[in-house]
Amino acid sequence: MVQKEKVAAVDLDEITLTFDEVLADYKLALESRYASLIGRREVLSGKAKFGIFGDGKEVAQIAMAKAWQPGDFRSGYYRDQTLMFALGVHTLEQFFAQLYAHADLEAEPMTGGRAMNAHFATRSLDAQGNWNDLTHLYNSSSDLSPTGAQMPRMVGLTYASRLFRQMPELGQYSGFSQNGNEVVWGTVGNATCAEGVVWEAINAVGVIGGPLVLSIWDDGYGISVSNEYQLTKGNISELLQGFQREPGGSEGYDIYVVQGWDYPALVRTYMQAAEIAREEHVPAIVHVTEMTQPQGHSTSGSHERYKSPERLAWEEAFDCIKKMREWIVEQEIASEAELEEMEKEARRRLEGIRRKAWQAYQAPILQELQEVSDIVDEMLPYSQREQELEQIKRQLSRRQNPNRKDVLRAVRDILITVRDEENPTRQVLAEWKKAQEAANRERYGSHVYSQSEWSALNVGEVKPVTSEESPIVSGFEVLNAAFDAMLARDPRVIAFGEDLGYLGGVNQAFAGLQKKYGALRVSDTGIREATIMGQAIGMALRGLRPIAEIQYLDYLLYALQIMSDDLATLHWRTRGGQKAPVIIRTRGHRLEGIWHSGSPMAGIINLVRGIYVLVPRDMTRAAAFYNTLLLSDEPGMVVEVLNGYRLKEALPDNIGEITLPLGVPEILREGQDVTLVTYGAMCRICMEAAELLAKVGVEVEVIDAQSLLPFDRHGMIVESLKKTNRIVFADEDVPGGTTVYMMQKVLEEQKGYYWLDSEPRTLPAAEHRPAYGTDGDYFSKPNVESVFETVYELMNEADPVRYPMFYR
Ligand SMILES: Cc1ncc(C[n+]2csc(CCOP(=O)(O)OP(=O)(O)O)c2C)c(N)n1
Repeated sequence: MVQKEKVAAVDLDEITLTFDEVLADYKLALESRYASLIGRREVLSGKAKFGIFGDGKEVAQIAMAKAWQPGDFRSGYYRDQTLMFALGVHTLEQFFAQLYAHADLEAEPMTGGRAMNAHFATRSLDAQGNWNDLTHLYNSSSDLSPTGAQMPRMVGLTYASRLFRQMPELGQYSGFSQNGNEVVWGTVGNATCAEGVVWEAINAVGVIGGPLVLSIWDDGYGISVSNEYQLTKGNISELLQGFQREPGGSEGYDIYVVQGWDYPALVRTYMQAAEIAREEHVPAIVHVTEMTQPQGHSTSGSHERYKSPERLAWEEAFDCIKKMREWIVEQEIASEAELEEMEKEARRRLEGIRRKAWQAYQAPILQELQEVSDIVDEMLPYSQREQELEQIKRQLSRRQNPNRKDVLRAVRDILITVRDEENPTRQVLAEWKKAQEAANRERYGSHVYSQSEWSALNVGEVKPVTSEESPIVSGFEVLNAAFDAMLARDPRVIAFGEDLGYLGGVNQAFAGLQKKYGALRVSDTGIREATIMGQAIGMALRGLRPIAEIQYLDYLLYALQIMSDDLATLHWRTRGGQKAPVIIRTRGHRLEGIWHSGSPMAGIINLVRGIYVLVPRDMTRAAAFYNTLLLSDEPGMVVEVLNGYRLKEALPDNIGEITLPLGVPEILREGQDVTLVTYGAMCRICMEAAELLAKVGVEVEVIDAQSLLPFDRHGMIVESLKKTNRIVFADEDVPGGTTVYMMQKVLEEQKGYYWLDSEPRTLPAAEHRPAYGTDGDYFSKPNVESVFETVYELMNEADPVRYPMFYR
């Protein structure tokens, strides 16, 4: 009997699966299903906060896994647990560890307990932040909860395969690609296909090509809302027909439709799609229909509330595991009795795994609880409040499923209880608390920025070298020379954006560089800011060094969601497991017009912690920041000053080498009366105002912050304030925006409040957008006159005799 099973196989048109293979697949599907069932139970019994599971999607994912090869990449969403198990990249133990939020990379290597359950990610980096060899791994970019957010980076992951295949000079980076053979496996839910970003990404890959196999898991609903309310005609593959490539053509997608319970058809489909994608770089869309969701959308509700009895009955009948089981029996691969035995065994195994994962999660917390309890025991003989302490201890030890929060709250209560006692153990407990706080900061807060030796904060300054002979050129030419040097130095530097390739950018900073380096190095993109950002993220995840241009700062908002949700959180949410050193290039600050002069910096800096935000006042400094970022392994954005492209600057002899350290302001003009902090285009305006103020006897110290994230790392501004005792923060953002951010940094973090002799002032733009034209701009934004008056008023208030009011 055993002998017969070993050699027996089923033939699926050119694909042969042994019976053992089929049964192993079935076993895996069962285990994944039990993981979902037990997972839901764990949430409902209070051991975990929330659960979202991949039940109903198992068989398709097992079929997909068969077509994977090492080096391939996934960009998917929370339904893909079975794929991860089938690839062997995440274990069932890790799945439960994540459900419990086990904040330890050993137990939960995907996110170190930071992301919700079913948010998968593999580790591209070692503990020091070095790249692992990605070509030997099954890779998964790190999942996000906003539906559709996995789509933009799919574009870049896919494009990277194309670049690695078509650019021989990238062959040396063999740890990232084997000739661009890597297929990118995208997954997305049917209802999410109502989102714009899905269409933008599908279109972008259709234009730039590459080996994407995008699966749409179609279970008919998006939570409670059915396809007819999501999609025109209610059918996504019908809608996508326009993307279908002509027979034998090279443009467009191969589109497959296959039922989610049809194991042999799924295996055939994925094998075929992957082979074509891998070999020909033709992308594919696999619309997997008739999927089910046996437990409903998530633990937040029950699907009986919105699915009809007929639909529920259909879901039961067409459950993919049930259908696979029927097929196995029909093919005589195994008997009912054998399958029943497998099912029992799988359930037993899963319960065991769950128990182990729970115990592993609880063990360190119980240990900490014990430590506190022991310290309290030592405290008791010295305390007059023995009973109160016993009570706190008792309550803590009785807690079911204790968290660290419970332990630390008890510690706080104990410290309050013994606060006025001469108790020698109080200090022991305070020290314990301090150590735990440090550990928890690391546990939950590390890796917002790089902790590797390539942290951008480690890059020092290389000053520009200029001489009498240095040519005086327009700002855009300085940048042009800088980008030329970057492209010449490193083939991984790839620049793209709207009008960037053929035209060389709307301000000509890339003029001639496409011709020099080719259309793969410097390229045009469609008008698709979200996927320009995603293109950069995906490429950077695969070791490239993208410079992604967003044409104007005002249009960054289309990309801001992905920048905020994906790029900014990536390193942190994988606890140092992945990085994407993307460089974002854009321009803003001062032109005329509502959507061509904006400076929504506070909106940006408060949404992208994890990305550096640099606001150089001229193009030499912009070039230096680009060089700094390229020497690092971190993402950063440089906002070039819109009206600086035609201003003249001396072209440094060493333009390719100059660097500026991040978070170091520059004093543009010394003065002892008022410190005036600004950045970007406002620097010139403030300098002009300072000249005027000098005429009336006020000496202003003008400081260019240069870098908003990070901001003045060494406290240079407070040093100025110690001298002047008065401070104004000026910029073009809205009231309460970045001026207030800077004020908080200086007055609170740097303790500047201590040195103030006058009220601190902010001088922002108006709260409306800048109106069009010279006057619109003048009356919407700070200008030389308003800077003058703001500063002068401070002086007038301080010494009205010496600085009398003369204009009001
Ligand atoms: C941008 C965004 N909007 C709303 C949600 C809330 N939400 C989570 S899952 C979901 C439904 C997604 O349905 P579908 O794409 O079909 O995937 P499924 O969960 O059915 O696999 C919604 C609305 C979200 N996570 N992100």
